[in-house]
Amino acid sequence: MQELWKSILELLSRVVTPDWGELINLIPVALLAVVILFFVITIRRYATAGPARRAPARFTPVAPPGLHMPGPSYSPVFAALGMGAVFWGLVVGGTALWIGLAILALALLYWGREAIREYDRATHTETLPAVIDDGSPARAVPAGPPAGVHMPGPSFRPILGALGTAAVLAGLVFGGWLLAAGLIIFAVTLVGWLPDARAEYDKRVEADVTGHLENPPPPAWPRRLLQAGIVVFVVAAMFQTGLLPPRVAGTANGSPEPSASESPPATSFKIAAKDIAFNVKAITVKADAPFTIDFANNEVPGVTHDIDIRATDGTTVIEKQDVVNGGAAVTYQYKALAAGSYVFICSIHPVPNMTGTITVK
Ligand SMILES: [Cu+2]
Repeated sequence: MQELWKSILELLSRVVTPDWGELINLIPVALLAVVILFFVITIRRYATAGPARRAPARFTPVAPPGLHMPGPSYSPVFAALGMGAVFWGLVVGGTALWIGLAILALALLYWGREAIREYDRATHTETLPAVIDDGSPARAVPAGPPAGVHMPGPSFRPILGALGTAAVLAGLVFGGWLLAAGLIIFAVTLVGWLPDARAEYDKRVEADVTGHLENPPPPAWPRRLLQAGIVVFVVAAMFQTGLLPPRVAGTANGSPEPSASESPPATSFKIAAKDIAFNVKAITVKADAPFTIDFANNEVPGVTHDIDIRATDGTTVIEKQDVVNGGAAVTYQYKALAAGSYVFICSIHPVPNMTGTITVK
């Protein structure tokens, strides 16, 4: 009796508590069944749907009279191929990139020539719906806007403004002299805009009196301004990198050079950086002993430096350190060096002003 009761309980437990693991394994199968069912129903409904086309038959589109539609062109295909070549160049690198850029540039130039030709053809069409009137009906293609409407003349100012903005952005990235130069260039381009606007305004005031609006002549390339801007920017860049002014070796910022041959070997040093230059150009380190450098980066935030140790070739890295942001200071710990000569250098700006000699003895 007991045995029978036990077996009944076992049978019941199987029904009441099923094997969840096996049921979960069945979920993907059930989902697949639902998906297949969905496709079967959809395909069936499409197969038994009504007439295939209810709209009128296709027709060739015709532009309304007076509208010009561009003709068929291979230019988009060429441009796409050029873009592909550029991407290929980015993957492969080296000469392939330049070839890709050249292909893209040629494709875009071809496109531009095609567009200009089309534009010329469109503007020379005699069947344009609207004829612009500049008060001289004798002219077939009038040059000016309709009477009473004033259009500003062509101007290089937007381009100059964009170049000025680029100079400021470059200054924000590199800071110091470049930022000053960028702001000057930007200010000059913007200030130059005012006389242009003023001349235009004066012409309009004149037109109110005379009843005759004279368009200012199209401007020439602002060569002087561009050249001056480039000179200012390049000079600022030279100051920034320490190429200018040519300083006497070791007298950066007026501090006398600690003579490598005279100072005794030490294990702790203080070095500061400002205007992309170290204030110390030579240190004498005790041989086979770890040493530290208290490094203060006195630049504006955003201008980072570090002090790595390299062999005298200037490229073989012996010890790397983390970069320090402008306005921050750090104590660098260096491993012991064997007696000999090394250089300390900023890996961000490996220029003469950010390179110094280490004598280990
Ligand atoms: Cu640096």
